[in-house]
Amino acid sequence: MPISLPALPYAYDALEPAIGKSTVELHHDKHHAGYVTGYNTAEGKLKEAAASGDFSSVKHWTRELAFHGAGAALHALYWNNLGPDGGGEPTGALADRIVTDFGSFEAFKKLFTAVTVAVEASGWGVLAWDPYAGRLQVMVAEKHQDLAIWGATPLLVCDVWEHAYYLGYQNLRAKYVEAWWTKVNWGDVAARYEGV
Ligand code: MN3
Repeated sequence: MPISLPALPYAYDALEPAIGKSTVELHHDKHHAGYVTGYNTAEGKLKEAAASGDFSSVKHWTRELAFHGAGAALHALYWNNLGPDGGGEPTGALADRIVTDFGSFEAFKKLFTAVTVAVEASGWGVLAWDPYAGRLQVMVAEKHQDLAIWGATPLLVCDVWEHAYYLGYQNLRAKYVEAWWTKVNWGDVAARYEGV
């Protein structure tokens, strides 16, 4: 079944001044939409291969499926992780778990920021629940699909592809990440944690 582009859960200008209207509009309507289209194209090509028995291009299309599928999933998460009334710190079970696994919210925030700013080229900073270790992990996704732990559930993601910040921050990725924290919707992140 084809996937579709989820509607942005707020207006294009809802994340200003941290993330500008033009950035959000292009990011959602062009980039995120492109991953949805790319996933559907790859899925269709693999379906054709299965039907025809011509498997000569499946290496290419499975790579495309992973790239665009992971891109579509991470962008859907990214928009829901943010909101106009974001910022501050989490409360409840998520807050307790962060203290258990990282020592304090400040220590977690410093680690997540450092890891995210340090992503090589295009990728994401990720807070994930790792069911094997039974703890939260701060991780990186290079591109969209590389360096994941299978089965770990991403809870909070920060897109550091240049398209996520270049219009507003040019090369100053760290400034964007600092502003991004002010729009994190902790209610969304906590609900995801409670669902794992
Ligand atoms: Mn993006």
